[in-house]
Amino acid sequence: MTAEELETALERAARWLRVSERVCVLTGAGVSAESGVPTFRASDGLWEGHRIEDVASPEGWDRNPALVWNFYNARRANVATVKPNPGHFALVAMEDRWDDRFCLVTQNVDGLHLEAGSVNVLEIHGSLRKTRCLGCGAVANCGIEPLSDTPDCSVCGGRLRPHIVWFGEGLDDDVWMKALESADQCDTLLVVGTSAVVHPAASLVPIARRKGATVIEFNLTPTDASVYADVGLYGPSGVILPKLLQRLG
Ligand code: BJW
Ligand code: ZN
Repeated sequence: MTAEELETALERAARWLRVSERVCVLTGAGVSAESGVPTFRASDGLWEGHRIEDVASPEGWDRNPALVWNFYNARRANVATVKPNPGHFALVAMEDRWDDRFCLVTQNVDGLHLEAGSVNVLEIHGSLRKTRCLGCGAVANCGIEPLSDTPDCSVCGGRLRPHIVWFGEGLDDDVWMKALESADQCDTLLVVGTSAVVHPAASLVPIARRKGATVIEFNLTPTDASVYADVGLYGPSGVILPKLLQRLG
C-alpha cells in the first residue's frame, strides 16, 4: 500500500477507534516477528529435520517426550533472548485507554504481551513459560530458562508436559469462553499479525464481524481474515500500531 493509502487507512481506523466502547485484539506470531521470534508459516516448517507437527502434537509426545521437550527448550532459549517491540507496547498503551473494556486474545505462546505490561491477556494456545502435570493437572510457571528433557512435578512427582495447545487438542474452556465473549461484545476488533488459518482462533474474526464490530487488520499482506476487514493496514505492526496510537491522541 502506498504511503498515501496508509495515511487514509490510519485516519479511518483512528476515527472508528475513538468512538469504540469495547476493544478486542487478536494477535498472532507476526506481532512478535520484529522482536526476533520466527513466525510459523514463513519458515520451512522444520525443526532440526523434524516436521513441527511431529514434535508439537499429542502423537509426537507419545512417540518421544524428550524430543518434544528439546524442541520447547530450544523455543524457550530463543524467547529468553528477545524483548517486546513497539507493537507490543502500543497495545499496552491502548489497554490504558480502554482499561477493563479492552481484551487482548493472543495465539502466541512467547509471553511477550505480558512482559510488555499488557494485563487483560488471554493466551489461548498456552505459554512456553508454563508446564502442566500429567499426574495432578497442576499448571505451574516455569520461567523461560531451559528445563531438563524429562521434568517432574514438584507436587506429585508426575510427568510434566508443556502447557501448549497442540493440533487436535481443545482449548481451555474458561479461556476460550472469555475470548468468545470479548469478540462477541466488542465494537472494534484489531487482528494483528496472524495468517488467520488456525481454528477456532480465526473464527473470532467472523464472530465479531457478524455482531457488528468494525474489523481492522494489521499485517504485512492480506490474509484469510481480510475478507472481514473494514480497514487493512499493511506494514510491520511494530511501526503501524504506534502510528495508530499517535493518531488516537
Ligand atoms: C506480520 C509481521 C509483522 C509477519 N507485522 N504481520 C476448522 C476448520 C479447519 C480445521 C480446524 C477447524 N477447527 C479445528 C481445526 C483443526 C486445527 C486447525 O485449525 N487446522 C488448520 C491449520 C487447518 N485446529 C486445532 O487443532 C485446534 N484445536 C481444536 O480446534 O480442537 C478441537 C478440534 C480438533 C480437531 C478438529 C476439529 C476440532 C488447536 C489449534 C492449536 C494451534 N497450535 C499452534 C502450535 C502450538 C505449538 C507451538 O507453538 O509450539 O499454535 S499452530 C500455530 O499456528 C501456533 C499459532 O498460535 C497458530 C497461529 O499461527 P499465526 O500466529 O497466525 O502465525 P502464522 O505464521 O501463520 O502467521 C503469521 C502472520 O504474521 C502472517 O500472516 C504474516 O504475514 C504476518 N507477519 N511479520 C505484521 N512484522
Ligand atoms: Zn503433579
